Amino acid sequence: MDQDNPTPPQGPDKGPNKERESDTGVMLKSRPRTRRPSMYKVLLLNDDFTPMDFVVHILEKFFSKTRAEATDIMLHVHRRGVGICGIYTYEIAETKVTQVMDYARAREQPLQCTMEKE
Ligand code: TYC
Repeated sequence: MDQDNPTPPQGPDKGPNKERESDTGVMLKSRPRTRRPSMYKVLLLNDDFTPMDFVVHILEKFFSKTRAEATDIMLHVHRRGVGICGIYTYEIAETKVTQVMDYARAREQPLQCTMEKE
């Protein structure tokens, strides 16, 4: 993947981050650097009350899992106590957590969803 390559191709005479002067005399970076965003795991926590079908439904609705994928994740959480629903940038992860928590609370389920930096 090109994300693994820290130095994308350069113009012939421009070394890494060499400055150059525009027509207006403004100094410009020839290769503005970009950084990959930190990624966050969205986690579901087990409890003894939330029905298994409800958790499968959550995974289908908010995490676009197939029925089979959702069932595997739900059973993993049920057996191990915690499991990963997906990995996203900060704002997407935060939105997923809020959507799940709001949806569960509105239906009086104690299901807990959190996020953690990868
Ligand atoms: N442990 C629950 C039950 O036996 C099912 C469950 C699975 C609950 C995953 C929450 O995140 C969860 N009904």
